Amino acid sequence: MSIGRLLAVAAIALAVACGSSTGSGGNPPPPPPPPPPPAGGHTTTISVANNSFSPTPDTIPAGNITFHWAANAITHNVTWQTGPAPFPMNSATQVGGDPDYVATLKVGTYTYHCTVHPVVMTGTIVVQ
Ligand SMILES: [Cu+2]
Repeated sequence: MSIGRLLAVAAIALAVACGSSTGSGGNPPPPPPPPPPPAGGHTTTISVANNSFSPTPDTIPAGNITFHWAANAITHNVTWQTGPAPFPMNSATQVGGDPDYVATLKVGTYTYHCTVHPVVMTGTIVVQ
């Protein structure tokens, strides 16, 4: 390689190095703050009563969520709509006094509803 070519390569390397060091020269910007937790509840037992699920949205760690039917005669169920596949098995359609329904959830966001009252009874669970 000739001296002239070596100098040209060195000049390019210097230009690249200088180009990457321009700027304010101060400290790097601080990392962004963590996102706030989702609004809603934080419980592993959801009440099924009065044509609603409560709380919703709910935020839980990965694991089990329990649905508890309040004591009344209106039938409701828990039917999964979206979330990490495969979905848990849906609950039975049942009334207050029937057994609790427990589902095991993975990290992700699930949506569900009651097929008896699909418009008003909807819920979201965020699993972290
Ligand atoms: Cu219902």
